[in-house]
Amino acid sequence: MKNYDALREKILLELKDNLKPNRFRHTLGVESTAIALANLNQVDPEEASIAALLHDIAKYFDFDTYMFWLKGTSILERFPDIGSFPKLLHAFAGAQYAQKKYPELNEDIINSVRYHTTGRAGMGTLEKIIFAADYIEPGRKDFPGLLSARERTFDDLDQGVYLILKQTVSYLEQNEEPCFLLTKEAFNDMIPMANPSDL
Ligand code: DGI
Ligand code: FE
Ligand code: FE
Repeated sequence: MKNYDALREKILLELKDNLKPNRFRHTLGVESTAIALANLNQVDPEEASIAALLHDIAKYFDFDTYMFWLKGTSILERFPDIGSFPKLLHAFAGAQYAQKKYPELNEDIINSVRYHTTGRAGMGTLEKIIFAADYIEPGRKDFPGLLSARERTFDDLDQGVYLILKQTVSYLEQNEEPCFLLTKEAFNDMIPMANPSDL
């Protein structure tokens, strides 16, 4: 990647201004995890690093700012009620923000930010890496399923992504939170890649 070191430093400065200390630490944990997964899966580790650093860039934008960034996007066109899924907005808005702020970034990096919370059907390898790294990074407070998801993902990225989606869908069910259509589509898409013992 051209000017990777300078770009990384610039993004780190922006993160320090925009993220709370815990969120900054989480982001660095996602970065190191994503770099490791990139090396295991023939993906450019510099692209994984930049996508990971940017994935939660919009975490603390307010609702109106989310809606500003979503104006005119195909996400808003397909899901006019997206505003009723507040936890998902930082991903979709963050992608638009990152694209505008860092126009040199390629579509894979932007899509990795865009789909890091929900996933989607037909994710590319970098998208899978950021989706999984966000869930399994070493700083995540322990919760049921974290260790098995971590093991699976390092053993086989597709099997890990499947298991994370399965656990996310059942977590949402237990908490009576609606599962977003993109998440369901991602889950169905990954079923053929599952480790048989996780089905
Ligand atoms: O931003 P992070 O905290 O690092 O993690 P994230 O971007 O994966 O966001 C996680 C939150 O999003 C978590 O509270 C679960 C929620 N979430 C993920 N998929 C869905 C969802 N919430 C709903 N309602 N529907 C989903 O499909
Ligand atoms: Fe996030
Ligand atoms: Fe995150």
